Amino acid sequence: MAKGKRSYEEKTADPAAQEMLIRADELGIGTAFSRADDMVPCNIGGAGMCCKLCGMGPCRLTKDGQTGVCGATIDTIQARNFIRAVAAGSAAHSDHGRDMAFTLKAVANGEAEGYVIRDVAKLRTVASYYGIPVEKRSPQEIANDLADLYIAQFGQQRGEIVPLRRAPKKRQELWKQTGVVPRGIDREVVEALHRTHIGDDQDHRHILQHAIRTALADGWGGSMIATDVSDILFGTPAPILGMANLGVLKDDMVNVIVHGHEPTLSQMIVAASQDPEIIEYARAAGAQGVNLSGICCTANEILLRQGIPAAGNFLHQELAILTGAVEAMVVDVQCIMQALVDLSSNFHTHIITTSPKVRIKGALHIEFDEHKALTIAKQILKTAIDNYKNRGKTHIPQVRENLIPGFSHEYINYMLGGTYRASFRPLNDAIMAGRIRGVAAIVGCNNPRSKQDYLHTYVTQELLKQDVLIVETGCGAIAAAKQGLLLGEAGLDKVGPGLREVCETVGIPPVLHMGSCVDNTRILTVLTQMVEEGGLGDDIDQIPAVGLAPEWMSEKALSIGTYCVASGAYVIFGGSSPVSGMPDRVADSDLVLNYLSQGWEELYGGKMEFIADPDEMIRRTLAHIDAKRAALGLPAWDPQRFGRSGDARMLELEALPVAQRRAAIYG
Ligand code: SF4
Ligand code: MSK
Repeated sequence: MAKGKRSYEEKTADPAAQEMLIRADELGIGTAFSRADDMVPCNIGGAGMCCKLCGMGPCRLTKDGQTGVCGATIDTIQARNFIRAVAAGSAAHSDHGRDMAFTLKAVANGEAEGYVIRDVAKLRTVASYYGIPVEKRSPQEIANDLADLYIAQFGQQRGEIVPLRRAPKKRQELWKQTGVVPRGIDREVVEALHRTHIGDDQDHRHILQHAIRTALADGWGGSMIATDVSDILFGTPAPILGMANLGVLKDDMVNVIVHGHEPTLSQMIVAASQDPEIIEYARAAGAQGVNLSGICCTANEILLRQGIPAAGNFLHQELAILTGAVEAMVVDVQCIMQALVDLSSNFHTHIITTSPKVRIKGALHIEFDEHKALTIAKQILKTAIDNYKNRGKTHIPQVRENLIPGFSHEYINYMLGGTYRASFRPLNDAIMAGRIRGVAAIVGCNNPRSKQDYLHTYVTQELLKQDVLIVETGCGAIAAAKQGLLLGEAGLDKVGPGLREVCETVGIPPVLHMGSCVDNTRILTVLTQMVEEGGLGDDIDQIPAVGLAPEWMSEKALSIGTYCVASGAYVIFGGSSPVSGMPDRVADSDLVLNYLSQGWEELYGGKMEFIADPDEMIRRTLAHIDAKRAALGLPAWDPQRFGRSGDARMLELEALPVAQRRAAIYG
């Protein structure tokens, strides 16, 4: 029996993870899976009913009508807890965006060792959105202006942040009317903290209005800037062959895992790992070379652009070290468990922190500086190679799966129409005809309180059967990759007949991997372009689409969910609600929960719900998609109408004698 209360099969759907959890138990080592079993979650804090904002508390509201010492009611406390989480998530994404903008500035001025502007076309396109002149100017000049504009968005005090202009016109008007246009990215985060200080904003609706504004500063601000600059500097993703799961680690090579979120250092480590000097250094140490892989969203960044394998998603970070085959885990920011250092002391693995913002007690720190990135990347790799001789017994699960990631919105546009007529028309037409019933974005984290990857992949597979096209990012995308759902032809026998026709015709997988957490902005762009293409209404809230984060755990996920609601989407979170309250004990504790759903829907056309049961998630997703189809006057989804074209039809025809084939084709 596994350490902790659940069996291995109940903890994870991934066979590689099950194998490593058995090894952890054999070695007597705890992981997040066993700690989650041992740590009973606090039902008061979990329901958003605890306030510790001042020294008169903490106040735990567990009785009907009870208030805190200051008189704060349950709805005020829940709304304050919620907005503080959104502010932290928005800050994390946006600070990432800020660092990217500073890197762009350094590259434009020739001060960033080893970096170049890889996608000049995207640089010119993005600059044009903001009226930055592009004709007869060098990429460096354009990048300099764009970097200045983007850096200014963070400290701007008045007006509106510029990426907002890329939203549908009607949505921009709605944001103005409802007073949620972000003035500056940092300003909204600071104001969220100010409003929730003791004695400030005390109307849950007013607090949550600012949660919308703070989240918009993330999605249509910091995160969008991060995605833009990453593409400009490292290349806009296009489909590429990749591989996922712990089986990508190699016994005869120096294994280096990059983990976290920012692509600046990891991209340089990719370059350094292929440098003849480093390969020779590794050979001299007795290894065949350096084998680089990723965990979490840093994995997604280099998987999407260079096809560097992903060792796994969030809950794989400890399991990778348990293989005993990892010489160094190089971390930057976000989603890095403190447990890594203690765990690695059982093996030879170096945990190397690199961000000036993140230190972990006991970890090695080699600070990253974009001005000498290549030098630092080589130093990190040499540290890992020097550690190869200390490797003991290894246990690498032989589980890995191929995938095709890299579906940027630019590539989707191109793939649907080709170089000379790139457009979203074929996608809109397929939805309007009913071949594609609707679109679902399945994103977000792993959470050890639910069975790893199960909710992501179960919901994905069930929606595919219903002709729902899926786009994915973050750890959800890696979950689908590990289950073989991100391959061109592999999953098509499991998708609905209409969606299958479209995938076969265009040559795409039914699940499109669009990137990392900040790349959820690519989904906003796709939705905007679908609106602009016409036929699916004049704003995002009219599109038959739903966003799901079945295994969420981070504050960033709440920020993403909130900006998607503000953009008009129906967002479903799995697991527990941070504002659920305990209705049997506090009668008005559902005020905030209902406001995030009905209240926000009245204002923004999008809503947020927390649904633990995956079948209920699927039912509500399909009901929402069908309701949106009906509101647009589109035909009701009918799977019987399609499936008579595409590869299946070709195979049928090929099996016929020539005369009959001719008759079938020409009548
Ligand atoms: Fe208690 Fe009010 Fe202080 Fe919160 S702000 S801890 S509810 S007294
Ligand atoms: S890494 S925020 S666990 S998706 Fe972006 Fe994964 Fe969630 Fe971190």
